Amino acid sequence: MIWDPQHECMDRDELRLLQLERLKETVTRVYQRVPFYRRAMDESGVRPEDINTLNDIDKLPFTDKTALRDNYPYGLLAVSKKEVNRLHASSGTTGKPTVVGYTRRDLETWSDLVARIVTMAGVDDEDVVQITFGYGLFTGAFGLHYGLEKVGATIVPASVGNTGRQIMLMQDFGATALVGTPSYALHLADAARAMQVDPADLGIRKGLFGAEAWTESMRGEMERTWNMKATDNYGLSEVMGPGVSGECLQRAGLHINEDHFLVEVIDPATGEKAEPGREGELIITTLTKEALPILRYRTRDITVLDETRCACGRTTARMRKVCGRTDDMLIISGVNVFPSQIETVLMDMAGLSPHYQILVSKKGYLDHLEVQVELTDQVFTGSFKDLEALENKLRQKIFSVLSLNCRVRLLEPHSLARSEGKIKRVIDNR
Ligand code: DLL
Repeated sequence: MIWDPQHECMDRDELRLLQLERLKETVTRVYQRVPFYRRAMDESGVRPEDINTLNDIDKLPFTDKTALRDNYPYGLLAVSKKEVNRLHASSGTTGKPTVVGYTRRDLETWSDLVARIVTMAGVDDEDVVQITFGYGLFTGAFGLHYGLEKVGATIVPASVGNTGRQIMLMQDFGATALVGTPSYALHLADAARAMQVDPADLGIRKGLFGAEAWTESMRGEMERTWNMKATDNYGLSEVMGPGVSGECLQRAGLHINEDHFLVEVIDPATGEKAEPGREGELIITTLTKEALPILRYRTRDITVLDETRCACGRTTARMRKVCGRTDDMLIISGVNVFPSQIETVLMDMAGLSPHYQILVSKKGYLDHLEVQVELTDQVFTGSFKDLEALENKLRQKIFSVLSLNCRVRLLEPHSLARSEGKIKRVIDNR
């Protein structure tokens, strides 16, 4: 089913006209109402009337996270505080969070866009959906919640934590779909097994995962573990939260809600548009946001755009699954390393669990990479010789992918800390 065929299957020329009209409105509004944008546009020598085609977006300055921090908490609002109906904040680890605001209409739009995403993932009013994102300032739980409510699903707002109880709720309430971070779903699967319950028997057939990067190999693991169909959905608080894009059941990229978000992909080093079909940093301009419109936001997320028509019938452009950010690329002994490359090696190797950690340190002048991964219960009880062979094989595999020597540490099952929110897999001590 398609939630909003009128917009999701729109003729692309018509879509471009709609985008242009909305872009002009947004640019005019922020120029008039937000001193930060007026200043930034004046400095770039561009005025709202200079935006006459979608390509003119190049003339606009980029916005990044520092703009939100510098204008904390209300400086970027384009409406009066009275018109703000809700606040959320992004999951910053240190210092002040970045705050985002929504008007009543923004909240309605948000639930509508999330309704599209969950419908794409195959959820409908027959489903009992357990939401395991933390309810609070984070946009994940409330974002998914109101979209799911709109499609009429039965929501179990379990929030995060208390894993044993989560399994009990799934069993007792007959949950059919699970919403959360992929890493928390792994944690839940462990918790089920600890209760002598096979996650595959829990009846969860749909997994809607997002808020952090996860590879195709991790998807395979998740689907086998839970006997489910797992889809990815993407978003970020600065532009709204979840609901920016999501996979349909074809799982051939994430459909972007392009009537509300204008996307570009740039070369992060030069800021120039990437060639079509080339990988780069995703840039998003909101087209309908009232409280906090944002121009050319630098997401740091790396993806590729695909405008070809999807077999599902939707015409919206799709973005490739985000497997890394420009700022999580590690440079180890001069070699560029994305954690997702290591995840893929680990997940494709028998005997290893999906729980791992990457440690980077400096020994003298040299960078040192260590990959720690938990063994599965079956392999753990095997012989020392087998473990040594596995360790060597893993080291060689990583070398063949990264051309980098690393230390491998195979760990006892359940020895790494489990994550309840977004997982942090890389510890860089340099
Ligand atoms: O994580 C919004 C969200 C909630 C999306 C629930 C999907 C589901 P922030 O906390 O602001 O917002 O973090 C945004 O998380 O720039 C990406 O780096 C990362 N991210 C979000 N979704 C995905 C995904 C929410 N599906 C940042 N794949 C983004 C990879 C993702 N990374």
